[in-house]
This record gives sequence, structure tokens and C-alpha cells, in this order.
Amino acid sequence: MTPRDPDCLFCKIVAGEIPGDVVHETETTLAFRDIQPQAPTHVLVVPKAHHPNAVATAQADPQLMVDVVLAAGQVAEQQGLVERGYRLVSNTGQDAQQSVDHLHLHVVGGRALQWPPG
Ligand code: DGP
Repeated sequence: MTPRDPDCLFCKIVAGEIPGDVVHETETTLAFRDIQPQAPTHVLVVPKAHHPNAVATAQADPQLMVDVVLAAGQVAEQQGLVERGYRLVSNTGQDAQQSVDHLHLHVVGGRALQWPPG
């Protein structure tokens, strides 16, 4: 059984209960476009199982964290981001402005990105 939180937005997208603009899927992951894109390409990669953040995912199921990172790499390739580069971001907690407590890697690219992020 895939762990799921009935109140979680991304669990609902994974289940198809809320529409998502899906660009990539594996047995354990789903990738869909961010509803508030911050760059020409902005895709969220999530595990289908509910885990609150990257560290919790790695602790509970290390292979799943690997699956998410590899899926992000496949999205970057599919979206044509590899040559110029891209950013993988995983906001964790309040100060980082994490707004959905289901691990998601932001795959951001398609323009020159600023650093520090703010
Ligand atoms: P974070 O702030 O790191 O937790 O990122 C959450 C992202 O989720 C944020 O960039 C906006 C995005 N988002 C919020 N609601 C939805 C939604 O209903 N659909 C999609 N595709 N993205 C969403």
C-alpha cells in the first residue's frame, strides 16, 4: 500500500482527484508543471507515496529518494535543460516557505537563475 494523506494536495494530484499537467511518470514518482511557474520550465517531481520532505523520505525509504532524484534528471533531459543547466530545489519547513508537506523537487530552468535565492 502506498502511504497517502487524505488531506494532502499532492496525494490528490497523484490519485487523479485534482488535475495536474503531468509531464513524466514512473512506478513510484509523478512530475507535473507548477501552477505558479517561476521560470520558463518549472516542474514538481513528487513520490507517489506521502512523505513530508526530502529527509523524511530518505529516512523512510532511501530508494524512493533516489527514484525522485533520477526522475528529476529525466524531466530535466526531457525538457531540454541539461545543456544550460537547471536547479533542483526542495523547500523544507516554514523559513524555507514550504507550502505543501509532501516532498517535491522543483525542477527550475530555461533562463539564467539568480543566486542567492533570497
Ligand atoms: P513549496 O512552496 O516549495 O512547498 O512549493 C509548492 C509549490 O506547489 C508552489 O510552487 C506552487 C505549487 N502548487 C500549489 N498548488 C498547486 C496545484 O494545485 N497544482 C500544481 N500543479 N502546483 C501547485
